[in-house]
Amino acid sequence: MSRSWQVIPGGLAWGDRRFVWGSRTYVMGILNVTPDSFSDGGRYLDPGAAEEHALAMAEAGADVIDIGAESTRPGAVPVPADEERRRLLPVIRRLAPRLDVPISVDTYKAEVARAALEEGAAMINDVGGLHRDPAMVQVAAAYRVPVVAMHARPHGDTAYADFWGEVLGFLQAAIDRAASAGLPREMVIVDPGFGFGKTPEQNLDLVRQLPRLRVLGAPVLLGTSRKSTIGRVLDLPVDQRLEGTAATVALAVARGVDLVRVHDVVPMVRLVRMADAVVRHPRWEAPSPLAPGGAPPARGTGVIQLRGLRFVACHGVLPEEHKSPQPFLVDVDLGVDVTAAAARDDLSFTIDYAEVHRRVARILEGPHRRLIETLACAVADDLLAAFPVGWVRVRVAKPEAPLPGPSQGAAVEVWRGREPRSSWI
Ligand code: HH2
Repeated sequence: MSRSWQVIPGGLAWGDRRFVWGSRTYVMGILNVTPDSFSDGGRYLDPGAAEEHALAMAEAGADVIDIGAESTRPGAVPVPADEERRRLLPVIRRLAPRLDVPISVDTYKAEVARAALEEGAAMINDVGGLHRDPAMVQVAAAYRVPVVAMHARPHGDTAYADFWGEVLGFLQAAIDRAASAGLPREMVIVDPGFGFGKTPEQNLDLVRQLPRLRVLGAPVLLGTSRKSTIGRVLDLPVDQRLEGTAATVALAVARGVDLVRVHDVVPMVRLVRMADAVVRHPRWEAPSPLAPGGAPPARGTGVIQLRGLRFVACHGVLPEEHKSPQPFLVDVDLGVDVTAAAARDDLSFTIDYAEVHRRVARILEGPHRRLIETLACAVADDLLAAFPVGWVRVRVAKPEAPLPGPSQGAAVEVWRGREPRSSWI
Protein backbone atom coordinates (compact mmCIF):
# COMPACT_ATOMS: atom_id res chain seq x y z
CA MET A 1 0.00 0.00 0.00
CA SER A 2 1.81 3.08 -1.18
CA ARG A 3 -0.40 5.87 0.16
CA SER A 4 -1.30 6.24 3.80
CA TRP A 5 -4.36 7.65 5.49
CA GLN A 6 -4.40 10.82 7.55
CA VAL A 7 -7.10 12.13 9.81
CA ILE A 8 -7.79 15.68 8.66
CA PRO A 9 -10.24 18.28 9.98
CA GLY A 10 -13.69 16.99 9.13
CA GLY A 11 -12.58 13.78 7.47
CA LEU A 12 -9.81 11.64 6.05
CA ALA A 13 -7.18 11.98 3.38
CA TRP A 14 -5.60 9.22 1.31
CA GLY A 15 -2.59 10.85 -0.29
CA ASP A 16 -4.04 13.92 -1.95
CA ARG A 17 -7.58 12.51 -2.12
CA ARG A 18 -9.68 14.08 0.57
CA PHE A 19 -12.90 12.75 2.07
CA VAL A 20 -14.43 15.70 3.90
CA TRP A 21 -17.66 14.42 5.41
CA GLY A 22 -20.61 16.69 4.80
CA SER A 23 -18.98 18.53 1.93
CA ARG A 24 -20.34 16.05 -0.64
CA THR A 25 -21.53 12.48 -1.01
CA TYR A 26 -18.84 9.96 -1.90
CA VAL A 27 -19.53 7.06 -4.23
CA MET A 28 -18.25 3.54 -3.63
CA GLY A 29 -18.40 1.46 -6.82
CA ILE A 30 -19.08 -2.27 -6.42
CA LEU A 31 -16.94 -4.94 -8.06
CA ASN A 32 -17.99 -8.50 -7.27
CA VAL A 33 -15.46 -11.12 -8.35
CA THR A 34 -17.91 -13.89 -7.55
CA PRO A 35 -19.84 -16.44 -9.60
CA ASP A 36 -23.03 -15.94 -7.58
CA SER A 37 -23.59 -12.32 -6.47
CA PHE A 38 -27.25 -11.46 -6.65
CA SER A 39 -27.00 -8.89 -9.43
CA ASP A 40 -23.64 -9.16 -11.18
CA GLY A 41 -22.48 -12.68 -10.27
CA GLY A 42 -20.12 -14.18 -12.86
CA ARG A 43 -19.56 -11.00 -14.86
CA TYR A 44 -16.18 -10.06 -13.39
CA LEU A 45 -14.67 -13.40 -12.42
CA ASP A 46 -12.01 -12.94 -15.06
CA PRO A 47 -9.34 -10.58 -13.61
CA GLY A 48 -9.07 -8.70 -16.92
CA ALA A 49 -12.82 -7.99 -17.02
CA ALA A 50 -12.72 -7.02 -13.35
CA GLU A 51 -9.85 -4.63 -13.94
CA GLU A 52 -11.56 -2.94 -16.88
CA HIS A 53 -14.78 -2.51 -14.92
CA ALA A 54 -13.00 -1.01 -11.90
CA LEU A 55 -11.06 1.43 -14.07
CA ALA A 56 -14.28 2.43 -15.82
CA MET A 57 -16.00 3.07 -12.47
CA ALA A 58 -13.10 5.22 -11.28
CA GLU A 59 -13.14 7.11 -14.56
CA ALA A 60 -16.88 7.69 -14.08
CA GLY A 61 -16.25 9.31 -10.71
CA ALA A 62 -16.28 6.52 -8.12
CA ASP A 63 -14.34 7.64 -5.04
CA VAL A 64 -13.66 4.10 -3.78
CA ILE A 65 -13.76 0.70 -5.48
CA ASP A 66 -15.15 -2.02 -3.23
CA ILE A 67 -14.07 -5.50 -4.26
CA GLY A 68 -15.82 -8.55 -2.86
CA ALA A 69 -15.25 -12.24 -3.51
CA GLU A 70 -18.01 -13.80 -1.43
CA SER A 71 -21.68 -13.16 -2.08
CA THR A 72 -23.74 -12.17 0.95
CA ARG A 73 -27.10 -12.82 -0.69
CA PRO A 74 -29.51 -15.13 1.18
CA GLY A 75 -28.61 -18.72 0.43
CA ALA A 76 -25.13 -17.97 -0.94
CA VAL A 77 -22.60 -20.74 -0.40
CA PRO A 78 -19.91 -19.68 2.11
CA VAL A 79 -16.50 -19.25 0.50
CA PRO A 80 -13.39 -20.53 2.31
CA ALA A 81 -10.69 -17.91 2.94
CA ASP A 82 -8.32 -19.60 0.48
CA GLU A 83 -10.81 -19.34 -2.35
CA GLU A 84 -11.68 -15.75 -1.43
CA ARG A 85 -7.99 -14.82 -1.60
CA ARG A 86 -7.61 -16.70 -4.88
CA ARG A 87 -10.38 -14.60 -6.43
CA LEU A 88 -9.40 -11.28 -4.89
CA LEU A 89 -5.67 -10.99 -4.87
CA PRO A 90 -4.89 -11.13 -8.62
CA VAL A 91 -7.46 -8.38 -9.21
CA ILE A 92 -6.17 -6.15 -6.42
CA ARG A 93 -2.58 -6.73 -7.56
CA ARG A 94 -3.41 -5.56 -11.07
CA LEU A 95 -5.60 -2.68 -10.02
CA ALA A 96 -3.74 -1.07 -7.13
CA PRO A 97 -0.97 0.50 -9.25
CA ARG A 98 -3.43 1.68 -11.87
CA LEU A 99 -6.17 3.17 -9.72
CA ASP A 100 -6.09 6.66 -8.32
CA VAL A 101 -8.81 5.90 -5.78
CA PRO A 102 -8.58 3.61 -2.77
CA ILE A 103 -9.56 -0.05 -3.06
CA SER A 104 -11.77 -1.37 -0.31
CA VAL A 105 -11.93 -5.10 0.34
CA ASP A 106 -15.40 -6.42 1.09
CA THR A 107 -14.80 -9.28 3.51
CA TYR A 108 -15.60 -10.25 7.08
CA LYS A 109 -12.50 -12.44 7.41
CA ALA A 110 -9.46 -10.81 8.99
CA GLU A 111 -6.97 -13.04 7.20
CA VAL A 112 -8.49 -12.16 3.83
CA ALA A 113 -8.47 -8.45 4.70
CA ARG A 114 -4.80 -8.67 5.69
CA ALA A 115 -3.84 -10.39 2.43
CA ALA A 116 -5.78 -7.79 0.42
CA LEU A 117 -4.10 -4.90 2.27
CA GLU A 118 -0.72 -6.47 1.55
CA GLU A 119 -1.59 -6.47 -2.16
CA GLY A 120 -2.60 -2.82 -2.20
CA ALA A 121 -6.14 -2.53 -0.86
CA ALA A 122 -6.49 0.57 1.33
CA MET A 123 -9.72 0.04 3.21
CA ILE A 124 -11.83 -2.72 4.73
CA ASN A 125 -15.56 -3.14 4.26
CA ASP A 126 -16.66 -5.56 6.95
CA VAL A 127 -20.25 -6.79 6.63
CA GLY A 128 -19.56 -8.56 9.93
CA GLY A 129 -19.44 -5.14 11.62
CA LEU A 130 -16.13 -5.88 13.42
CA HIS A 131 -18.04 -8.46 15.47
CA ARG A 132 -17.93 -11.56 13.33
CA ASP A 133 -14.16 -12.01 13.21
CA PRO A 134 -12.59 -10.61 16.39
CA ALA A 135 -9.21 -10.23 14.65
CA MET A 136 -10.57 -7.73 12.13
CA VAL A 137 -10.04 -4.67 14.33
CA GLN A 138 -6.43 -5.64 14.92
CA VAL A 139 -5.84 -5.84 11.19
CA ALA A 140 -7.46 -2.44 10.60
CA ALA A 141 -5.45 -0.93 13.46
CA ALA A 142 -2.17 -2.55 12.38
CA TYR A 143 -2.52 -1.24 8.82
CA ARG A 144 -4.18 1.99 10.02
CA VAL A 145 -6.89 1.88 7.37
CA PRO A 146 -10.51 2.99 7.48
CA VAL A 147 -13.06 0.28 8.06
CA VAL A 148 -16.75 0.17 7.24
CA ALA A 149 -18.57 -1.50 10.11
CA MET A 150 -21.93 -2.76 8.89
CA HIS A 151 -24.82 -3.94 11.04
CA ALA A 152 -26.05 -7.38 10.11
CA ARG A 153 -28.16 -10.17 11.45
CA PRO A 154 -28.57 -13.54 9.77
CA HIS A 155 -31.02 -13.35 6.87
CA GLY A 156 -34.58 -13.91 8.08
CA ASP A 157 -33.75 -13.05 11.69
CA THR A 158 -35.91 -9.93 11.75
CA ALA A 159 -37.65 -10.04 15.13
CA TYR A 160 -36.00 -7.11 16.89
CA ALA A 161 -37.09 -6.06 20.39
CA ASP A 162 -35.91 -2.53 19.62
CA PHE A 163 -34.86 -2.15 15.99
CA TRP A 164 -33.03 1.20 16.11
CA GLY A 165 -31.69 0.55 19.58
CA GLU A 166 -30.06 -2.62 18.35
CA VAL A 167 -28.64 -1.12 15.14
CA LEU A 168 -27.19 1.87 17.00
CA GLY A 169 -25.89 -0.24 19.89
CA PHE A 170 -24.19 -2.68 17.51
CA LEU A 171 -22.49 0.12 15.57
CA GLN A 172 -21.46 1.98 18.73
CA ALA A 173 -19.88 -1.24 20.00
CA ALA A 174 -18.00 -1.54 16.68
CA ILE A 175 -16.64 2.01 17.06
CA ASP A 176 -15.59 1.33 20.65
CA ARG A 177 -13.96 -1.94 19.66
CA ALA A 178 -11.95 -0.22 16.93
CA ALA A 179 -10.92 2.60 19.25
CA SER A 180 -9.75 0.21 21.95
CA ALA A 181 -7.69 -1.66 19.36
CA GLY A 182 -5.92 1.62 18.58
CA LEU A 183 -7.64 2.55 15.32
CA PRO A 184 -8.52 6.27 15.32
CA ARG A 185 -12.29 6.62 15.82
CA GLU A 186 -12.32 8.84 12.74
CA MET A 187 -11.44 5.78 10.66
CA VAL A 188 -14.66 3.94 11.40
CA ILE A 189 -17.49 4.38 8.90
CA VAL A 190 -20.84 3.00 9.98
CA ASP A 191 -23.42 1.27 7.79
CA PRO A 192 -26.87 0.20 9.04
CA GLY A 193 -26.85 -2.80 6.67
CA PHE A 194 -29.78 -2.37 4.27
CA GLY A 195 -30.89 -5.90 3.37
CA PHE A 196 -29.02 -7.74 6.10
CA GLY A 197 -31.49 -9.42 8.46
CA LYS A 198 -34.21 -6.82 7.99
CA THR A 199 -37.72 -6.88 6.58
CA PRO A 200 -38.47 -4.64 3.60
CA GLU A 201 -40.25 -2.26 5.97
CA GLN A 202 -37.22 -2.16 8.28
CA ASN A 203 -34.98 -1.49 5.28
CA LEU A 204 -37.17 1.40 4.19
CA ASP A 205 -37.09 2.73 7.73
CA LEU A 206 -33.27 2.76 7.60
CA VAL A 207 -33.45 5.21 4.71
CA ARG A 208 -36.33 7.18 6.22
CA GLN A 209 -34.61 7.68 9.56
CA LEU A 210 -31.00 7.69 8.41
CA PRO A 211 -30.13 10.83 10.44
CA ARG A 212 -30.55 8.80 13.61
CA LEU A 213 -27.12 7.35 12.87
CA ARG A 214 -25.64 10.80 13.43
CA VAL A 215 -25.68 10.19 17.14
CA LEU A 216 -22.70 7.88 16.57
CA GLY A 217 -20.60 10.78 15.35
CA ALA A 218 -19.20 8.71 12.46
CA PRO A 219 -19.50 9.00 8.69
CA VAL A 220 -22.39 6.92 7.33
CA LEU A 221 -22.42 4.56 4.33
CA LEU A 222 -25.56 3.07 2.82
CA GLY A 223 -25.82 0.22 0.30
CA THR A 224 -29.26 -0.12 -1.29
CA SER A 225 -28.15 -0.80 -4.84
CA ARG A 226 -30.51 -3.14 -6.74
CA LYS A 227 -31.52 -4.89 -3.51
CA SER A 228 -34.60 -7.05 -3.08
CA THR A 229 -36.51 -4.49 -1.01
CA ILE A 230 -36.50 -2.29 -4.12
CA GLY A 231 -37.67 -5.29 -6.13
CA ARG A 232 -40.45 -5.90 -3.62
CA VAL A 233 -41.67 -2.30 -3.66
CA LEU A 234 -41.62 -2.00 -7.45
CA ASP A 235 -42.25 -5.65 -8.26
CA LEU A 236 -39.29 -5.64 -10.63
CA PRO A 237 -36.41 -8.04 -11.26
CA VAL A 238 -32.84 -7.21 -10.35
CA ASP A 239 -31.93 -5.79 -13.77
CA GLN A 240 -34.70 -3.19 -13.56
CA ARG A 241 -34.00 -1.57 -10.22
CA LEU A 242 -32.00 1.44 -11.35
CA GLU A 243 -34.72 4.04 -10.68
CA GLY A 244 -35.65 2.43 -7.38
CA THR A 245 -31.99 2.54 -6.35
CA ALA A 246 -31.82 6.16 -7.51
CA ALA A 247 -34.76 7.09 -5.28
CA THR A 248 -33.12 5.59 -2.21
CA VAL A 249 -29.77 7.20 -3.00
CA ALA A 250 -31.31 10.65 -3.51
CA LEU A 251 -33.24 10.35 -0.25
CA ALA A 252 -30.13 9.20 1.57
CA VAL A 253 -28.21 12.22 0.24
CA ALA A 254 -31.00 14.48 1.49
CA ARG A 255 -30.66 12.81 4.87
CA GLY A 256 -26.92 13.43 5.06
CA VAL A 257 -25.39 10.11 4.00
CA ASP A 258 -21.62 10.32 3.46
CA LEU A 259 -21.01 7.39 1.10
CA VAL A 260 -23.28 5.32 -1.11
CA ARG A 261 -22.33 1.85 -2.33
CA VAL A 262 -23.63 1.32 -5.86
CA HIS A 263 -23.31 -0.88 -8.94
CA ASP A 264 -24.36 1.72 -11.54
CA VAL A 265 -21.64 4.30 -11.07
CA VAL A 266 -22.31 6.51 -14.10
CA PRO A 267 -25.94 7.39 -13.25
CA MET A 268 -25.36 7.41 -9.49
CA VAL A 269 -22.42 9.82 -9.70
CA ARG A 270 -24.62 12.17 -11.72
CA LEU A 271 -27.40 11.70 -9.23
CA VAL A 272 -25.34 12.48 -6.16
CA ARG A 273 -23.72 15.50 -7.81
CA MET A 274 -27.14 16.89 -8.59
CA ALA A 275 -28.57 16.06 -5.19
CA ASP A 276 -25.49 17.46 -3.46
CA ALA A 277 -25.84 20.69 -5.40
CA VAL A 278 -29.30 21.10 -3.89
CA VAL A 279 -28.66 19.76 -0.43
CA ARG A 280 -25.08 20.54 0.46
CA HIS A 281 -24.72 23.86 -1.23
CA PRO A 282 -24.46 26.14 1.77
CA ARG A 283 -27.60 28.17 2.13
CA TRP A 284 -25.55 30.66 4.03
CA GLU A 285 -21.93 31.69 3.83
CA ALA A 286 -19.88 30.14 6.59
CA PRO A 287 -18.77 33.03 8.78
CA SER A 288 -15.35 34.26 7.88
CA PRO A 289 -12.59 33.16 10.24
CA LEU A 290 -11.24 36.67 9.78
CA ALA A 291 -14.26 38.24 11.36
CA PRO A 292 -15.04 36.28 14.51
CA GLY A 293 -17.76 37.66 16.69
CA GLY A 294 -19.43 39.32 13.71
CA ALA A 295 -23.11 39.34 12.95
CA PRO A 296 -24.85 35.99 12.63
CA PRO A 297 -24.96 34.67 9.07
CA ALA A 298 -27.51 36.65 7.11
CA ARG A 299 -29.07 33.71 5.33
CA GLY A 300 -28.54 31.13 8.06
CA THR A 301 -31.16 28.46 8.61
CA GLY A 302 -30.20 27.96 12.21
CA VAL A 303 -27.58 28.03 14.89
CA ILE A 304 -27.59 25.62 17.81
CA GLN A 305 -25.92 27.21 20.81
CA LEU A 306 -24.52 25.62 23.94
CA ARG A 307 -23.28 27.99 26.58
CA GLY A 308 -21.03 27.68 29.61
CA LEU A 309 -20.24 23.95 29.46
CA ARG A 310 -18.13 23.70 32.59
CA PHE A 311 -15.17 21.38 33.12
CA VAL A 312 -12.48 21.27 35.75
CA ALA A 313 -9.12 20.19 34.41
CA CYS A 314 -5.36 20.75 34.52
CA HIS A 315 -4.59 22.32 31.14
CA GLY A 316 -2.09 25.16 31.04
CA VAL A 317 1.48 26.24 30.43
CA LEU A 318 2.58 26.95 34.02
CA PRO A 319 3.80 24.07 36.20
CA GLU A 320 1.22 24.87 38.91
CA GLU A 321 -1.55 24.55 36.33
CA HIS A 322 -0.48 20.95 35.72
CA LYS A 323 -1.15 20.12 39.38
CA SER A 324 -4.11 22.23 40.44
CA PRO A 325 -7.30 21.81 38.47
CA GLN A 326 -9.08 24.97 37.36
CA PRO A 327 -12.42 25.64 35.64
CA PHE A 328 -12.83 25.85 31.87
CA LEU A 329 -15.98 27.18 30.20
CA VAL A 330 -16.86 26.18 26.65
CA ASP A 331 -19.39 27.83 24.34
CA VAL A 332 -20.35 26.12 21.09
CA ASP A 333 -22.27 27.41 18.08
CA LEU A 334 -23.24 24.92 15.37
CA GLY A 335 -24.48 26.23 12.03
CA VAL A 336 -27.12 23.71 11.10
CA ASP A 337 -30.35 23.47 9.15
CA VAL A 338 -33.03 22.98 11.81
CA THR A 339 -36.06 23.18 9.55
CA ALA A 340 -36.55 19.42 9.08
CA ALA A 341 -36.36 18.77 12.81
CA ALA A 342 -38.70 21.66 13.56
CA ALA A 343 -41.22 20.50 10.97
CA ARG A 344 -41.31 17.00 12.49
CA ASP A 345 -40.53 17.93 16.09
CA ASP A 346 -38.07 15.06 15.93
CA LEU A 347 -34.65 14.92 17.56
CA SER A 348 -33.32 12.44 15.03
CA PHE A 349 -33.31 15.19 12.38
CA THR A 350 -31.11 17.52 14.39
CA ILE A 351 -28.14 17.43 16.72
CA ASP A 352 -28.43 15.95 20.16
CA TYR A 353 -27.00 18.45 22.70
CA ALA A 354 -26.02 15.60 25.00
CA GLU A 355 -23.86 14.09 22.28
CA VAL A 356 -22.18 17.47 21.70
CA HIS A 357 -21.50 17.72 25.42
CA ARG A 358 -20.08 14.20 25.50
CA ARG A 359 -17.68 15.01 22.66
CA VAL A 360 -16.55 18.28 24.20
CA ALA A 361 -16.03 16.54 27.54
CA ARG A 362 -13.86 13.88 25.93
CA ILE A 363 -11.45 16.59 24.83
CA LEU A 364 -11.63 18.89 27.88
CA GLU A 365 -11.28 15.95 30.26
CA GLY A 366 -8.73 14.26 27.99
CA PRO A 367 -4.95 14.52 27.83
CA HIS A 368 -3.18 17.58 29.18
CA ARG A 369 -2.93 20.51 26.77
CA ARG A 370 -0.82 23.56 27.30
CA LEU A 371 -2.95 25.98 25.31
CA ILE A 372 -6.62 26.82 25.18
CA GLU A 373 -5.99 27.37 21.46
CA THR A 374 -5.28 23.64 21.18
CA LEU A 375 -8.44 22.76 23.10
CA ALA A 376 -10.64 25.09 21.05
CA CYS A 377 -9.27 23.81 17.72
CA ALA A 378 -9.59 20.18 18.80
CA VAL A 379 -13.21 20.69 19.82
CA ALA A 380 -14.05 22.59 16.63
CA ASP A 381 -12.46 19.98 14.37
CA ASP A 382 -14.12 17.15 16.23
CA LEU A 383 -17.60 18.71 16.06
CA LEU A 384 -17.23 19.54 12.39
CA ALA A 385 -16.26 15.95 11.67
CA ALA A 386 -19.01 14.48 13.80
CA PHE A 387 -22.07 16.44 12.78
CA PRO A 388 -23.68 17.57 9.53
CA VAL A 389 -23.03 21.23 10.23
CA GLY A 390 -21.93 23.96 7.83
CA TRP A 391 -19.67 25.63 10.36
CA VAL A 392 -18.81 25.61 14.04
CA ARG A 393 -17.64 28.28 16.46
CA VAL A 394 -15.99 27.25 19.70
CA ARG A 395 -14.95 29.47 22.57
CA VAL A 396 -12.85 28.06 25.40
CA ALA A 397 -12.46 30.32 28.43
CA LYS A 398 -10.27 30.01 31.46
CA PRO A 399 -11.98 32.33 33.99
CA GLU A 400 -9.25 31.84 36.59
CA ALA A 401 -6.29 32.06 34.23
CA PRO A 402 -3.20 33.17 36.17
CA LEU A 403 -2.80 36.73 34.91
CA PRO A 404 -0.55 39.37 36.55
CA GLY A 405 -3.49 41.64 37.54
CA PRO A 406 -7.20 41.43 38.39
CA SER A 407 -9.11 39.88 35.47
CA GLN A 408 -11.99 37.76 34.35
CA GLY A 409 -9.61 35.36 32.71
CA ALA A 410 -8.69 34.52 29.14
CA ALA A 411 -10.52 32.94 26.22
CA VAL A 412 -9.90 31.75 22.68
CA GLU A 413 -12.52 31.52 19.98
CA VAL A 414 -12.08 29.56 16.75
CA TRP A 415 -14.23 29.12 13.69
CA ARG A 416 -14.28 26.23 11.31
CA GLY A 417 -16.29 25.93 8.08
CA ARG A 418 -16.61 23.31 5.41
CA GLU A 419 -14.40 23.55 2.37
CA PRO A 420 -15.37 26.12 -0.23
CA ARG A 421 -17.82 24.67 -2.70
CA SER A 422 -15.42 25.01 -5.62
CA SER A 423 -13.22 22.27 -4.20
CA TRP A 424 -15.87 19.58 -4.08
CA ILE A 425 -17.48 19.68 -7.49
N1 HH2 B 1 -24.21 -5.01 0.57
C1 HH2 B 1 -23.70 -6.09 -0.08
C2 HH2 B 1 -22.35 -6.41 0.07
N2 HH2 B 1 -21.54 -5.65 0.84
N3 HH2 B 1 -21.22 -3.80 2.26
C3 HH2 B 1 -21.71 -2.74 2.91
N4 HH2 B 1 -20.91 -2.00 3.67
N5 HH2 B 1 -23.02 -2.38 2.81
C4 HH2 B 1 -23.90 -3.11 2.06
O1 HH2 B 1 -25.09 -2.74 2.02
C5 HH2 B 1 -23.41 -4.25 1.35
C6 HH2 B 1 -22.02 -4.58 1.49
C7 HH2 B 1 -24.57 -6.89 -0.97
O2 HH2 B 1 -24.54 -6.40 -2.29
P1 HH2 B 1 -23.67 -6.99 -3.48
O3 HH2 B 1 -22.23 -6.89 -3.17
O4 HH2 B 1 -24.08 -6.39 -4.75
O5 HH2 B 1 -24.14 -8.50 -3.56
P2 HH2 B 1 -23.48 -9.85 -3.12
O6 HH2 B 1 -23.29 -9.82 -1.64
O7 HH2 B 1 -24.49 -10.90 -3.56
O8 HH2 B 1 -22.17 -9.99 -3.83
